[in-house]
Amino acid sequence: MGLLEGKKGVIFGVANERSIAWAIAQRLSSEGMELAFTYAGEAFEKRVTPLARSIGSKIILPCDVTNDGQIDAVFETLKKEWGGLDALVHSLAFAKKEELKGEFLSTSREGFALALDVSAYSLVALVKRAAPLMEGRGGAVITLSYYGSEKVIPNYNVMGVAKAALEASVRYLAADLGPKGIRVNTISAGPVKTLAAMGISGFGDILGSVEAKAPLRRNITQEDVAGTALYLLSPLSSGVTGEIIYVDSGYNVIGF
Ligand code: NAD
Ligand code: IMJ
Repeated sequence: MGLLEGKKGVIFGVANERSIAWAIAQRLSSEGMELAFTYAGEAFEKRVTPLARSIGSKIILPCDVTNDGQIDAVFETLKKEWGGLDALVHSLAFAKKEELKGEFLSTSREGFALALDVSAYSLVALVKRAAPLMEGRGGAVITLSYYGSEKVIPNYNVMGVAKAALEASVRYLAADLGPKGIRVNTISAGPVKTLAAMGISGFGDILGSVEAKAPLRRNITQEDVAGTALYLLSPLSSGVTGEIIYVDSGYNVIGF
């Protein structure tokens, strides 16, 4: 019997078969969890639908996280179909392309607000609606972050500031929801080639630096992240909340 038999989870952030969220979904499904998926805009519907169907998912809904109406509709559907929720995976981020090059100093007010809205506030918006469905069933939430929240990484710029806000939000949400038995944690993943890494200048150098310097001397895979996601969303991590778990081949512990 799987670790998550009879449990229900919702996944935000699958764009294609390379998405970190898709590896997490497959791992959760393999342990028996029933999953619902959301996609950001019509362009992604035809990519997400076959993936979701391939693991038996029946609930596939649009959700641009800047749209409160769409967020409300997702949780209304989950309430109607399932009556409750055990897991939420937040695996999404967005900043305008022009903000992810050159100096952080040139970040626009609008670009800053958009990056923080999509990449950090969205976690609060989703968890606010998920919490009432999770109460009394030991729910768990995870989000995805990156080391650029703590140290300056070339071109990460406003996304680094958004990830710092995301990680702090995880601690505050963990404190608010701990008394209700709901846990909230972050996975800080190493660089991995997904849609979100496409066209980022210097990305190859970053991958090379991990291979050369990280204790494990290799880059991580989506499956490495999925294993930790399973741990954080299962009773194996019942005493863990508000944490950042690094899935980065140990890169972050090296000083020089
Ligand atoms: P991805 O492109 O597959 O996933 C990003 C997702 O964000 C997509 O599914 C996209 O549809 C979604 N998204 C963007 N704007 C949205 C909006 N307004 N509403 C709803 N969804 C929206 O790439 P990924 O690498 O799997 O990224 C998933 C998460 O992992 C992100 O939070 C990213 O910051 C984080 N992360 C990625 C890496 C990496 O190197 N790829 C490393 C560490 C952390
Ligand atoms: C992204 C930009 C710059 C440097 C980067 C990254 N490094 C890594 C990433 C070193 C690992 C990937 N990452 C961790 C992200 O969180 C990416 C977020 C992202 C990517 C894009 C690309 C396309 C676009 N907007 C984006 N918004 C957020 O238009």
